[in-house]
Amino acid sequence: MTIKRIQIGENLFAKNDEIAGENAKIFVENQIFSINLMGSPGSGKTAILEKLIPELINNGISCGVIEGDIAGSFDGERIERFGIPVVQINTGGACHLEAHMIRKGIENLPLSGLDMVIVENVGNLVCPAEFKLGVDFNITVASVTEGEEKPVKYPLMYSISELIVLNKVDLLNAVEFRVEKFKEYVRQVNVQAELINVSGKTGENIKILAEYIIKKTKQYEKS
Ligand SMILES: Nc1nc2c(ncn2[C@@H]2O[C@H](COP(=O)(O)OP(=O)(O)O)[C@@H](O)[C@H]2O)c(=O)[nH]1
Ligand SMILES: [Mg+2]
Repeated sequence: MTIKRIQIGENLFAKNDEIAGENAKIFVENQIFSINLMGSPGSGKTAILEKLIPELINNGISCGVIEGDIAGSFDGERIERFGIPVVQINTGGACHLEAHMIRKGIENLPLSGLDMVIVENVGNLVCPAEFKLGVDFNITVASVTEGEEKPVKYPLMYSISELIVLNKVDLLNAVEFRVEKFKEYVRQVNVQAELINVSGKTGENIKILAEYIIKKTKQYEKS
């Protein structure tokens, strides 16, 4: 499968919320559960997707991916190997995806055959949280190499996330990161988000993450 690459130049900031609303409608019309995967560069968003996608496929979930990066198609190429539809968006400098970019992505995906669309946002702990995209479910990927206090330093992203995935737990012995302390900091900004600890390297708890996401997809389909 070849990757479609889209270069974004135009700034449509003022219309963002309106377009996000239209995106949400498109997802509803097509019965697609949509996910916005956020987190800092290198937290392991793509690594988690690489482990998660086979689990989704094995469970009969057809998934498309919109990859957001400032430049390049590294991540699109990593995901394309799984034989699922991928659109690589290049923001051309913007540190986040905006709703009109998601629209372009949606227009280039075979929506009628999909149960789920996962958006991997541009790696950044600030800006992606400020722009509505029209997706159903926000996930923040944190990693143990970033430091346990990040939820309180970057509260917006953590506060708008329904699920917080703590990645790179295979490195816990190498870094000074207290998982319990991290949870306490998460709870200071978000009392209800689900927390799942994983390793995108060893695959630890990826099945639990997949089960949780599949459960959410099925709940969405019923609603
Ligand atoms: N040890 C370890 N390394 C990881 C893990 N997840 C990702 N990485 C590494 O972290 C780096 C960034 O991962 P990537 O998936 O590109 O992060 P992204 O920028 O958030 O998409 C790569 O070198 C990965 O191999 C993990 O769970 N454990
Ligand atoms: Mg990535």
